[in-house]
Amino acid sequence: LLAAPALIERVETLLLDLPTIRPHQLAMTTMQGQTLMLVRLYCSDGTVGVGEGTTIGGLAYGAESPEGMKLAIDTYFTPLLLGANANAVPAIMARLNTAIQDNRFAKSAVETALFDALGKRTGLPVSHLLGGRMRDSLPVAWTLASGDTAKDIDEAERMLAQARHRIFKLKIGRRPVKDDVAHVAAIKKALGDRGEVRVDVNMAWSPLQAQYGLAGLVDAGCSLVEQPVRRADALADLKGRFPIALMADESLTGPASAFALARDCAADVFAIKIEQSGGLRAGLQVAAIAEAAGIELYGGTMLEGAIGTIAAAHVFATVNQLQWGTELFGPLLLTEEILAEPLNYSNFELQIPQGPGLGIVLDEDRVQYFRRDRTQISVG
Ligand code: MUC
Ligand code: MG
Repeated sequence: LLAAPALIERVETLLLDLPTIRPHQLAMTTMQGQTLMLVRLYCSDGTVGVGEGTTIGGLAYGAESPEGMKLAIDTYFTPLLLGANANAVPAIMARLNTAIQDNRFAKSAVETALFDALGKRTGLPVSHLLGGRMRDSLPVAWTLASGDTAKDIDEAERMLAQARHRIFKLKIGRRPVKDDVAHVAAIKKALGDRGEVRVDVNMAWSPLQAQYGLAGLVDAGCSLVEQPVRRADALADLKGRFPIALMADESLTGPASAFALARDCAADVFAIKIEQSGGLRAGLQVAAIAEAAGIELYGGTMLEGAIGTIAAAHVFATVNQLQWGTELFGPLLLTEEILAEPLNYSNFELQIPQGPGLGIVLDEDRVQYFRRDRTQISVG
């Protein structure tokens, strides 16, 4: 299983535009589709690694966009990658981190591709390269975000009936606090003990709104509230004041922020995201800080397609405890499949592939079809 010598010979980036099954409504935007930025690293031993970067609603979530990631990789990452020893993943990432500030989502895509290629070269799944697995499957929450209470209840009922999801994350923060609380209470009442209800406010509340909101959510039977306020110090002020788990998401931008949040006792739970952390190993560092601080863990998503989702799954496979499960449902929000064999979501869990690297195979015809810059074939 020795890794053969391999140099990075070519870097390819592409944008794929895929429709979503329905509009996905968050506090800051409504998504009608998702754009995947794919990066492929072609190595001198014939291995090819693939990675993915996504955002939410272009620039609505943060400072990176799929188009920006492509530009950054083409212009600034590629010269640093060409000719590098593809087996030395930490050395390559250190080089990128020295030469390029931030751009965490793009770095995560590149590190995913490096690990995919290394796994293919050694015959090992990415999870094994990261230390080995604690689990072979992951519980997956579903996000209810149609913007309509009755539609959300129908959707949740379908997910329960199909044994796909029994944990539901509701996207709130767009409407007045009391309307949002009523929405959550109605859904929880309809599902009862059959479904767990959590919310993500995506930073939309002021500290004062959050006080009313958290009190109402406790009464509604909601178990967890994700990033209700923007500032980390405001999160810390809320922690421990209401009997509901408080989770940090947007405040987590890698290990240094994780350390600061842990030091300030600002959250009960961390949402680990590989893109937000700046890569797979950085995500594991966030997890290690949480574990040391007694903070519980949740496997978050940036609504990645299959590649980014499975990269995160390999990371989440390795952490000691994942008390709040994951939300790795991104591919299920898309109408189109880009894998030769779809991911296996069953019995409320996602099975983590066992094959080398990410353990997935792209359907190349479909990848080419969904490329934004696909040559248009005119008929007639
Ligand atoms: C977020 O803020 O957590 C995760 C699920 C979803 O619907 O949006 C994402 C982003
Ligand atoms: Mg969130």
